Amino acid sequence: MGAAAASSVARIASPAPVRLDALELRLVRLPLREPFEASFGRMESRLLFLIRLEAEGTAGWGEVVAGERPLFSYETVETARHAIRDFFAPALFDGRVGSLADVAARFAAFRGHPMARAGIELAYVDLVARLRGEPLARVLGGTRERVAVGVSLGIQPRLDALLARVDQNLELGYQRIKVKIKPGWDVDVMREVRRRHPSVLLSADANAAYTLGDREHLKGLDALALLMIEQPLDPDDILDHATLQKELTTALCLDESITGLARTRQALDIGACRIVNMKVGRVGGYSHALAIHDLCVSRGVPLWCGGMLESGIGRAHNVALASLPGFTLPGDISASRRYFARDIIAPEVEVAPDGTIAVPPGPGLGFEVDVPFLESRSEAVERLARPGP
Ligand code: OSB
Ligand code: MG
Repeated sequence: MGAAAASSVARIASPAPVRLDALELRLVRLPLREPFEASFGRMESRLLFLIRLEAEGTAGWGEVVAGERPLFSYETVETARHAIRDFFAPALFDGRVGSLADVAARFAAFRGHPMARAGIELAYVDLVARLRGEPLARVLGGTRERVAVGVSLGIQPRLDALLARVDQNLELGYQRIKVKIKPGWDVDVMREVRRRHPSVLLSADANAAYTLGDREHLKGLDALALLMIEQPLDPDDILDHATLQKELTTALCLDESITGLARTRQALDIGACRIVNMKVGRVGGYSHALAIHDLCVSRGVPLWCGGMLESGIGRAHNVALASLPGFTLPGDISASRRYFARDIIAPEVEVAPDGTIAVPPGPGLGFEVDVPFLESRSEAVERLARPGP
């Protein structure tokens, strides 16, 4: 953790250290309004993994963004349940918890499982914000009242379906269009979108579908004035991304490769990207996200907030995070109704016609969790209570 982030993480603290009483793990399945397809696969519904952390009669909510299958990353809902139940939760029940720095220190000996630890850090910081009676965004150091947002458009069966979705979402106000690409659905598709929308902020996200052997083909994207090309190569290949970045005029942005502070510093040092996609789940929680944020600000590297088809809980966390000063590009934070007929929070997240989302002024997440609706859709609920008296 960087020095600046270490001090801000220590300031993310409840008024006094708290005994955590219980941690609830809940799996809730919501249908997606339409299937979402990326180069790694297709999803028809989202199995949400929600965390509720209780202390002093107050609850904080977090979300574990892992998928059911290890496609975006090696983590899954089941590996995250195991890591939380058997390692992360027991580490929190020992004595009183003082701050986010304390939470991160208790997890520091464990390797991996970033989405699992992030789910707990999210719930903890929401809990802290509610105990302080402050909005989550303010507790995190956010400075914006509204955050700019774009939309991520999945791979479609036909070009006309994609073009219709581009038009619809621009009409809704989204400030940036991101198109999922894969071999066979890339340069020609992007050229058609660009032809119809000469000046829109436009990007492509490959989710690691290419290799350096595709470099000549990927250069075809350079003529399209894209804002960025996101994660063209394997997550482990930051050297190859640096090689590719030298051959392209378009900025590369890393998503899957950004797994922590050291990796981000290394990627920036070797020129593997010029833009960073921040996902608090992928980097292991707010403690790590704030450190990476501060590094990117110090290097002048633009950040934006990525998304993982979160429920309203994860979405509200993303809105709060994106209100920090380093988030200078529109995030993948859509309205609730972009993905779900009914979200699990009230009010739902809405995008204004100017393509922004208001950062809520209320305490904590600033949204109410619709517990009766959650109960009706839960596939599993597990309550871990503090052991002993
Ligand atoms: O790569 O950004 C990605 C969704 C699931 C997994 C990975 C990604 C995405 C998206 C959608 O692009 C982002 C969102 O709107 O939540
Ligand atoms: Mg991505």
